[in-house]
Amino acid sequence: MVQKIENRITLYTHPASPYVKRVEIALVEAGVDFDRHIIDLFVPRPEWYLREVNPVGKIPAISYGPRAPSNCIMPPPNSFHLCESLVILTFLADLYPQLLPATPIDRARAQFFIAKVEEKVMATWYGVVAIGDIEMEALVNGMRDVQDLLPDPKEGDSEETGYAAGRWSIADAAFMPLLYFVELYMRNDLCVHPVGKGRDAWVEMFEGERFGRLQAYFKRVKARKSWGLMTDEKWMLEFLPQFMAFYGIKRREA
Ligand SMILES: N[C@@H](CCC(=O)N[C@@H](CS)C(=O)NCC(=O)O)C(=O)O
Repeated sequence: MVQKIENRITLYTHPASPYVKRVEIALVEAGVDFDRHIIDLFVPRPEWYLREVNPVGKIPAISYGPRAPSNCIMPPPNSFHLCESLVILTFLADLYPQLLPATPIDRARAQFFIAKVEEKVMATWYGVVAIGDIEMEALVNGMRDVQDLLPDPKEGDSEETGYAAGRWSIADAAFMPLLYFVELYMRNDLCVHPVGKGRDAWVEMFEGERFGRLQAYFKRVKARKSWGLMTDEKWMLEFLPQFMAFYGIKRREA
């Protein structure tokens, strides 16, 4: 009898990447046992990573194939490799259908939500914290647009309701890391805009009345076990100045 070989996932990861967290959260929510391989973002990617896994050199990426021998860091030959966080989420939802809502309409809502998170929050967040070509108001308005797609919290919301597209799904996996990073960066006033701008945005988004629905959602996702994957804040606060210095990111004068 031929023995069936189970494919295993290796995630190429780094603790400070919101893109990676999306994939990590989905894997944990699906109950998958997987391997992690940390990529050092401050040195050139290893040659095998560019050749075998992701020629663009970015993370996240996954290898999907037979288990690598314990003394080997390279993925086994014939592994399948995939990059781009949202593409990986779709692949994982194909492998583990519990990561998608049950009905076609809710699955479409999940995809629409993901598209809006990317357009309204991911694009503006990076501009605010790293490039400086986006005004803070664009991030706050983008968060409000995404909030408008969230359900109104109801007394007695269950596991089957109250998330971005009904029950918890990859739509939430796409948004949760951004919520974590935006909250952390703005509360600590970490952005390229003049001192105080980030903190003001935090007060508006995480304490202001206009953002009640977002705050309720934040509380709800923070209670999930997978929120425990978010990187320790102390570690982040030590890492971020090194990251900013490495990429030459400087704060703007008032
Ligand atoms: N669109 C990509 C973006 C991935 C990305 O920009 N990853 C960053 C880490 S947060 C990276 O790998 N940076 C290293 C580099 O560009 O060399 C995705 O969704 O996966």
